[in-house]
This record gives sequence, structure tokens and C-alpha cells, in this order.
Amino acid sequence: MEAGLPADLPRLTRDRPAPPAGVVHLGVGAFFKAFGAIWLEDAMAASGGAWGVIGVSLRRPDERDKLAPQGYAYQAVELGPEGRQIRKVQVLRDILVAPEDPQAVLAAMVDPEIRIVSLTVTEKGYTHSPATGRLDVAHPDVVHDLGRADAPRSAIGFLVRALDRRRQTGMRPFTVLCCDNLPANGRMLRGLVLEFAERVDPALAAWIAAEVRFPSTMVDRIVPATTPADIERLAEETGLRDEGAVFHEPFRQWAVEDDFIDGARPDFGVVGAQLTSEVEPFELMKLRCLNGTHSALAYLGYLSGHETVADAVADPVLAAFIERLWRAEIVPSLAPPEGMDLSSYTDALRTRYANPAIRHRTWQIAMDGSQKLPQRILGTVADNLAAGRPVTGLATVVAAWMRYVGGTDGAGRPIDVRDPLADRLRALSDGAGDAEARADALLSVREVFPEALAADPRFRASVARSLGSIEVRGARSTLETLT
Ligand code: CS2
Repeated sequence: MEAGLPADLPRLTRDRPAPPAGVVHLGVGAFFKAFGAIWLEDAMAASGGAWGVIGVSLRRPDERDKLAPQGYAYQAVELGPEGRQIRKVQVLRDILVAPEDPQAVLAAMVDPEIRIVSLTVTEKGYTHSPATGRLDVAHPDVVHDLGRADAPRSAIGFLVRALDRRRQTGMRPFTVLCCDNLPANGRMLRGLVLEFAERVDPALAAWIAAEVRFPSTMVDRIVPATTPADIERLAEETGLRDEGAVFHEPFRQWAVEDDFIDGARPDFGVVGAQLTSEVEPFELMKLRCLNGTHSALAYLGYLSGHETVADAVADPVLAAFIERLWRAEIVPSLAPPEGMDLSSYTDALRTRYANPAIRHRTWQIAMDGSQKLPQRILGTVADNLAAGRPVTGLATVVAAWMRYVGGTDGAGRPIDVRDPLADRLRALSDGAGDAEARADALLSVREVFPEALAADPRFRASVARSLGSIEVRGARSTLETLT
């Protein structure tokens, strides 16, 4: 997607050198550029430190190609309901493209200056089974990376091989900072790294277990994918070509477990991050209240004809449904994190979703549902079933996902389903004769639904009923009968 900018428009450039490198970041995309990079720059502006970033793209060269001609500087545009604020971010030093030169990535990760390797590789980048949190040892990238030490492909492969090199040369390891939307993300990533390392060399696994820290974090900022129209409008405003610009909401929250090797970390706390020993309550609150309703709005909103989250919450039927989810099914499953009040939290979400300046497509959030549903929706369902609380609303979200991955909407139009399991999900959906059989077929996908949950009669019946209703009446009318 090229923006249609005049060829002679001057390019954005750097106006100061990047700080010396302290961080390697795996997965440089819009979210890191609008979140992690800004926290690092703010922390250095407030308290100093050498935390410049070497970015790594694990798959495509696009980010490097956009940013290299502008010295890895880019603009982050804050989209408030009342106006925009443009800021130039200059914390990135370089971007390495892993498939082009995996050796260069490993070399960066073993540089003694690097104290932190952070990650935003999205849910599917962890090459694990989302339902169990265990490494998927049949994943082609994991199979490849276990087979050879010098040219990893996966995030886990890079982490383990780089840590191995540091160990073999007597260096201190780096802290591994997971910034993806997964529950107990540091603990989970530690488990994946240890599972992989154990297969390489049990002594390496023991060293990692003893020496490496994997703080958990809760990250939050809404950052829709940048569009060519965004880039064009910014160029009109600034008179500069910036192919790497990112657009984000004003809100940000970062809760970080304060557990870094030798205490070596940027001074995030002074610029507003919450450093704590208890991150998990923050993660659960965010995954269930925000990401859970985001996915609800994605599937039900898409099927009801809404292009963006803001459009979806402007529809009273969807808005009432989200309120009901929070009130009756999500909030009762949570213990509020220290210092947080859940009703103020959901009030703030309502306002954030309605921000008209943010065009966050339901289709974008609907991507990779097989990797997202377990931590966003299904954990809440399991807790509610165990406690005898209702699950009808959440089961309707699962049914909407089932309808969505079936690949056609209510009007018979094809849906561009993006999901690592898309083909299998489509085949299961197509192969079933009616809604009940379809629900059963999809509930049998073990990467998504743990056996006990899939077998629960209340959940099964509720999903099948909602799917039947969505198929006959449509998503929006189904919600009308619920609220
Ligand atoms: C969204 C998240 O795309 C998605 O799945 O739910 O990216 C969401 O915008 C962020 O987690 C907000 O912090």
C-alpha cells in the first residue's frame, strides 16, 4: 500500500543522533512504534540512560524499507477527540530483517551493550498452542529452529540461540520483556523458552531458568494500522514525506513487573509506568475488559455491517451488549488490581472506543481469532461456569467468531478471514450440516477450546443456540433478543 505522495516531497529526517543501543526489539510494527519506543524515549528524556533500540522484523522488510531512508525517525500522531498532536520519535537506531540475515540479528542480541530484548510479535508469534500455553513443537518454524542453531526464524528460536551464545562466552544474559496481549505473558514466554532450550541442551535450560528474568507486562494503547490516506493527510499538514508514521489514541498504560537482570532498565516509573510485583491482575483486567469486548465488537460489529469500533459502539444494540458483557459476565470474574476501580476502568473504555478520530477496523481486530479467544473470552467463560455465573453473552461472541470464520457474512458476501487456522476452521464449518453440528465441529479445535470447556453442556448449548440464531436472524437481531 503506497501512499500517493508527490515524488519531490522532502523526506522526514532525523535531527539528532539515536541514543546508544540498550534494547533489541523483536517485532517492530505500529504498536511498538506508538508505545514501547515512546516510553523509552520519555524515560531517557527524564532520567538519561542508553536505551536506543535495534529493531528486528522477523518476517518482512517493509518497516526497514520505510524507515531507513529517514534515518529510522518517524512521527507518532496522537488522535484526540479534539485534535491531533504530532511528535517525532528518534529512538530507533536500525532495523534488521531476520530472514535476510539471521546472523546479524543474533550478533545484535549478543552485544554486551544489550540489556533488554523486548517483543511485540503478536499472539501467533509465540509458536505455541493458545489453549495450553505450551510450545507447538510441530510448528514448522519451531521444527526448523530446533534443527539448526545458526539461522533461527521464530522469536523463541532467536531468544534461545542468543542466550546460548551469551552463556557460552561467559556473558550476562539479557532481560526478556514480553509486550504482547497474553496472560502472565512473561511467565508464559519463560515456559516456552525453557521448553525449547531443554530440547537443545538441558544445561542451557537450567542456566536460563536460574539467570534470565522474564518480567510480565500489561500494555495498553489503541494503535490502528496506518493507511495510505493517513500518510497523505500528514504529508499535507507537515509538507514532509513520512512513510513510517503511526497514529494512536492519547491513552496509554503500562504495568511492568519490576524484575530486571541487575536492575538494568529504563526509568519507566518516572514517566508514568506502573512498576509492580503483581502484574497479573492488570493483565486479566485488560485482556478481559478491553480485548474481550474488542473481539466482541470485531465479530459482532463486522457481521452487523460496522467498519470500525467507533461505528460499532455508536449502534445502541452493540453498545448495550458490551455494557451487559462487562456488567454481568466480565467484571464479576475479576479481582481489581491494586489502586484500580473496575467501573471507572470500563467507563474510560467506553470513551476510548467512541473516539471518532480513531478508525480501528473491526476486520483488523477480528484477525487471528484462534490465537486471541482463549485469553480474551474463554478464560472468563471457564471462571463463570465454575462460579455458576452466566455465559450467554460470551457464548454469543464465540458464536459470532464461528460465523465469521465460516467465511461468508449474513448477506452471503465473502469475508477475508486472516487466521493461522483459517483453512481448517473453514473446512470444519463447511463440513457441518447445521448450526449445532457446526458449533460442535469448531469446539473440537483443541488449540482454541480446552476439552473440559468444549464438553460443558451449558456452554455448548449456549454457543449452538446463538450460532443458530445468528445464521437465521443475523448477528444484530440476535443481540436484540439478548439485551
Ligand atoms: C486489539 C488490540 O487488534 C486487537 O486485537 O484488541 O490490538 C488492542 O487495540 C490493544 O491491545 C489495546 O491496548
